[in-house]
Amino acid sequence: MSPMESTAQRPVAVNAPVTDLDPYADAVLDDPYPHYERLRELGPIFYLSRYDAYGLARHAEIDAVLRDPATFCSSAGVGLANFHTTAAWRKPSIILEVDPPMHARTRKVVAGLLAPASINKLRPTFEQQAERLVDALLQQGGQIDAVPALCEAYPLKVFADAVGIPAQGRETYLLPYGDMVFNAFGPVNERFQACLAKAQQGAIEWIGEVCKRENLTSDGLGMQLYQAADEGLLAPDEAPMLVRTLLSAGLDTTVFTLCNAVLSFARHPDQWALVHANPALARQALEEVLRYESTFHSFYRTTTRDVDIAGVQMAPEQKICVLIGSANRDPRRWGETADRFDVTRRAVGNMAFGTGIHGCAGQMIARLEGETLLTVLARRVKAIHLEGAPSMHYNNSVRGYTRMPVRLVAA
Ligand code: OVV
Repeated sequence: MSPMESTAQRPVAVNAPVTDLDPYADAVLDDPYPHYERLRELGPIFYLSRYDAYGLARHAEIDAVLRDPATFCSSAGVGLANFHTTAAWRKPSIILEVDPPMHARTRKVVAGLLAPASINKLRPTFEQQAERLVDALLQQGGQIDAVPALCEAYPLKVFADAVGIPAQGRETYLLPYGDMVFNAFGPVNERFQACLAKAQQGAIEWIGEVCKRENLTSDGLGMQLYQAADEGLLAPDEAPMLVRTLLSAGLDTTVFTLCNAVLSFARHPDQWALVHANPALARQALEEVLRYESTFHSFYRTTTRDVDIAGVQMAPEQKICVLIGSANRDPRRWGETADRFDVTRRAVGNMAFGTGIHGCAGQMIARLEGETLLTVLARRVKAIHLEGAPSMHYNNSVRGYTRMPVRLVAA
């Protein structure tokens, strides 16, 4: 028996393949893909004995579960912790951690805010900021730590400006707050505890403050949520909760996606050459980055009733881990070349933004950020050289980096 397939903790009721793999171990997150392949080969569903959760690693089963929110709910939390039995570290989100019919009401307001028609007004500003940032980095010689200088700097400017929060405190508090939000979707491990201790040193309090109406600009996405409340579409106390959602979901994710983009291109110079030769490929290339290095690696749903997946019976209140990063490499969906980074591929239908009623509401603005920055890089930068080993940012649900020394070579 391989070390992965131990039966030591198998409860009587489990009739699925059992694995004691820890999807949260640093060594797994460093390169999860060989592990994901083994999980997919275990079968359509397996049991994660360390966490008393079932797991799905294939595209088809993950897609089916995310499209059936009545059976696989979000109101028990979308992390390993079950909100029915364990108190959450903060007030649950009123859009993420809820089910229909409540979900439809808040989702509609947020969807309107982030729809293509609204988002496209931001494009000229995003383009201008991308040009300013990249030009400044190239003027300094292009030798940078891409994480703070590029991947963090851009969303911290353009997305936080779009929401309309003050500049003061952004750099200190926004990313540590999101780090905590995303760690909370996994187990209560050392990583969670250390991050919570850090977030408690100001970030949680600061977020509470900047979500208030008096601290938002008059023309941003945050104020639009208060205006929706004025119109009766939200209760007054729901507006700050949804500003919190924008700030929770919208920063670390886009920062990590940009990290994954820069690193994928640094490691695949032939693919950067294609984008540099044709900057109009930027949007499609970004989609391939999202597929190839999914920013989300995993999260959960919870069963609401007796249900079986591929013949495996589960009781209500059962946690199911969906390994999004694995769905995006599943050869059953992507063919033999699933593990190849190929910007000419049509990567649409990847699971990086999830799917179904809870599919990422911010995906259009996230893509706008990625596309605008990659387009400017494509025009201005002919090569991206990795100048040292990147350092991974370990998190219980998302993958990114803390440090990435690169040299941007001006075109
Ligand atoms: C999709 C997402 C991620 C993190 C936080 C939230 C949503 C939220 O609603 O707070």
